[in-house]
Formats: sequence, C-alpha cells, structure tokens
Amino acid sequence: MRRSLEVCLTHELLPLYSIEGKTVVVVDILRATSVMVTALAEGVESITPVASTDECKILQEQGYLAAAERSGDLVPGFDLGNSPLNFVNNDYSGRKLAMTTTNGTLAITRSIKASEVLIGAFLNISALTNYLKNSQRDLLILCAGWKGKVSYEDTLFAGALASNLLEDYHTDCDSAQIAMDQYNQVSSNLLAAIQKSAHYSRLIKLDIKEDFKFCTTRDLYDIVPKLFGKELKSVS
Ligand code: 3SL
Repeated sequence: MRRSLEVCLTHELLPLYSIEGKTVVVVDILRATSVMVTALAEGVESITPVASTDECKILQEQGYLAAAERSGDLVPGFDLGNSPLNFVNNDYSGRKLAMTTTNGTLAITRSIKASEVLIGAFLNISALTNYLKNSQRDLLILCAGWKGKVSYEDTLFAGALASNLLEDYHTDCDSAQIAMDQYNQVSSNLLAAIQKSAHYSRLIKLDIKEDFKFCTTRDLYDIVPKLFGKELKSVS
C-alpha cells in the first residue's frame, strides 16, 4: 500500500499533526539543514542539534565544535555561525559538532517522537528521495519556517520532495499540494525564486550571497542525515 505524505509548513503547526510511527524530514533551506548536510558530507562525525545556546555552550565545554546562530548572526563565544561554506573551506573531519539555530534545530528537537527524523536540503534531495522511496513509513515533511511563520524556501523544498515521491506516496494534504504547485512553477530557477523570500531580505544584509547559491544547488551530496538518539549521522 502507498504510504501517506503530509507537509507541515512551520514547526508551530506541528501539534496539529501526529508523528508517532512516522518519518519526519526536517527542512530549513536557509540555512540550518543545508549546513547539516554539508557538514556531515564534508567529514564531520556527528551533529548534536540543540534548542538553546546554553545547551550548545555545555557541549562546547566538553570539546565539541560549536555552531550557534540567532537572527542570522554568529552568537559571540561560539566557534562557528550558520554558513554551509564553513565546512567546505575548512577541515573539521572527525569532529563532533553541536549546533543551535533560530528555527532549524528547534524543529528537530520538536520531532523526536517520530520513529525516524531525517534532514533534507536541495543539496541531498535525490539521495533523500531514493531513501524515502524504499521506506515503509508514512511521511511528514516539516518546514522549520521562521519564528513560527511560513518560509517560502522551505515550502519550495517540500514541494520538490513531495513531487519526487508522488508515485510512491499518496497525499490528501493541502499544504503538500500548495507546495508542489508552487515548486513546479519556479523549479527552473530556484535561486531567483528564493530571492523573493523574506529570509533572503533578512540575510542579504549579512553579505552572504554565496550561501544562497550554495543552498539552492541540487544534489551536491549523496548522503542522508538521520537522528540516532541525540546525534545526526549520515546513513549513506
Ligand atoms: O533559523 C535557522 O535555523 C537558521 O537556519 C537561520 S539563518 O539562515 O542562519 O539565518
């Protein structure tokens, strides 16, 4: 039987969905889940996503490499902010990474009752699609959004992934339909589409143009990050 697929457009709406027994794919295209895919693909051993800077600090004191972002910026006192390019230009192979971000890590910590939590980004969309085609569980794609509001770029990714899975999953979820219709209108130029997003306007002030290009690149990496206990590790 085909499994069911739903899309939750922001983590504030998560209490409306049941996630027990399901796979949840968490998505925060700008930029938390793009960072996670990149960090693991580039050799970081594991990522521990935490909701607060206090928790991240404790892990830093235990020797973790620690990345912390609030409102787009590096939080003073931490090793890294939230750019995927941090992991392309440096060698953090074998390090354990602790990470806290405004929305992405919060969405992950709110998903822990699911049977399986995976991380999605355009950077690993085909690897994730193949993994999910072989899964037997119902699926919820959880967009992190921004402080409880819907984000355009996360919605586009949800639409891209849902479109890839239509042969294998059925959906009667209007959020999924909206996301697929929107993605299919703009899929030929993702970077241009993402420039219409509110988060692009917030982040452009930080002079991170290369991050936008990077985060809208499809299939740079062939890995699927999955949560094991409190740690994300690559399963392929
Ligand atoms: O909200 C988040 O989790 C971040 O990805 C936001 S930012 O891209 O670092 O601004």
